[in-house]
Amino acid sequence: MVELKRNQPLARDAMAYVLAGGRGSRLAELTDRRAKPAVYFGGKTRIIDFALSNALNSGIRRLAVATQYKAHSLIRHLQRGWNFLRPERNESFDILPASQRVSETQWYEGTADAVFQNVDIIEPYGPEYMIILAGDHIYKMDYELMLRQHVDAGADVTIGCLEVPRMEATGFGVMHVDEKDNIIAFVEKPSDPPGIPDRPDYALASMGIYVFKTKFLIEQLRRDAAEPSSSRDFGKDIIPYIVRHGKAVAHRFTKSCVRSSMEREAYWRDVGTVDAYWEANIDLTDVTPELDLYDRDWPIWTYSELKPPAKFVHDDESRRGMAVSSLIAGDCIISGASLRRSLIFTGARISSYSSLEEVVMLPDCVVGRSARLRRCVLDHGVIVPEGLVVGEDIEHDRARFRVTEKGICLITQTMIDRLG
Ligand code: ADQ
Ligand code: ADP
Repeated sequence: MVELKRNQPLARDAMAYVLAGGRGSRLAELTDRRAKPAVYFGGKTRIIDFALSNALNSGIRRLAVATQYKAHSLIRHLQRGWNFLRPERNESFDILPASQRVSETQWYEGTADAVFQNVDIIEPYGPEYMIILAGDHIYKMDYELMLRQHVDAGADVTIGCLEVPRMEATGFGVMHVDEKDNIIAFVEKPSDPPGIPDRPDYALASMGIYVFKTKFLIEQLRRDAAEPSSSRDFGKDIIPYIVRHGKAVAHRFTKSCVRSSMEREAYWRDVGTVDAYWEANIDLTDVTPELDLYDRDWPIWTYSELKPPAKFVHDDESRRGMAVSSLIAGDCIISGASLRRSLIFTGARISSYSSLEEVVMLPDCVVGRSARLRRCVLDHGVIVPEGLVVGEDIEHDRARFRVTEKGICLITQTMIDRLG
């Protein structure tokens, strides 16, 4: 009997709890009205679909998502796309907005509080393990392997981690491990991150992914809640405490963390800035991108309306509607316009004589005739006026739109309206 249980996937005894309340303010206007996990990525999906699909593909059937900042479009997306798990099959899907359930004056204070305030919802499901995930990263990962390492190592907490260039590690929790990957020190967002002993230019960074036994996690959350000086955060409070007083183990993110045969590199992106966001989307137009969205072994599930196919129109005057090295979602009409290395979400209408190069266009945008757009991101529903030229004169662009360090232009409808 014990042997039988040992061979069962641990994922069926686990709940994935996705933290999706953060704003992600470095995405500028893209997160003015929606939380970062709700930001569109890859032509059809939103950022949160990656963590949720990983959980589902790993065999986890209990999912919960904690939301806080500007959660309307996130909640709408989750309700439409992710509400198929059924209690009668021992499955569950809960959307948990900060709703002042514990005290009438308290939103979620930190990430640990976003779990603590919902302990009474988690406990009755009785999951043996909790895997805490961030809802704002793009990657594929089999959490079953992490659960297995957690159990085999007899850890109190297992933390997903990856190697990042040392000077980029200032925004992460950084750890030191021994030869068995036991974590012996953990510092949250150090200004001078410690390097890895045999690779000093790199640091071992936390991905903000944690596995706990549910019972242990709840004990820790209760202990922390009684601590007046705590900021109720995993990275700042819970994890450093366990590293000091218990057994914390690092789970390394490598390309063998996903069952897919296609994976060439371990792909993980934060897409936390407009530059990183633009680049990760445009990378998908490469012939063989590092992130394979066509991988049938590891599908990324999403909500998407059933719409007619993308259409390319060309007329007698030989104004060819065409796109090369591009991803064009359904319900788009490319009419006499030419596109190169661009990623166009659903519902775009792009008119004759226009040309687009390295453009990321969120759903329902309209481009008027003879527009020339280069290296830009267009927010949902932007209507580009006839003849607009972007990406040729950076100083002129800077006066009208948001231009990033790398010269990428972010365009919203409010900015277009200001053009008069
Ligand atoms: P941060 O990157 O600072 O550090 P944090 O702001 O704590 O991440 O957010 C983590 C996740 O929780 C995000 O998905 C965010 O959307 C969500 N979140 C934030 N506040 C929330 C709230 N009040 N309610 C619900 N959800 C909330 C963390 C760790 C680091 C680690 C990095 C990896 O603290 O140690 O290196 O993640 O990105
Ligand atoms: P999505 O994230 O699905 O693209 P939208 O861009 O349509 O959603 O809207 C994002 C959020 O902003 C939603 O919560 C929506 O209700 C809200 N919203 C949309 N248009 C406006 C507006 N003109 N003023 C204020 N809020 C808006």
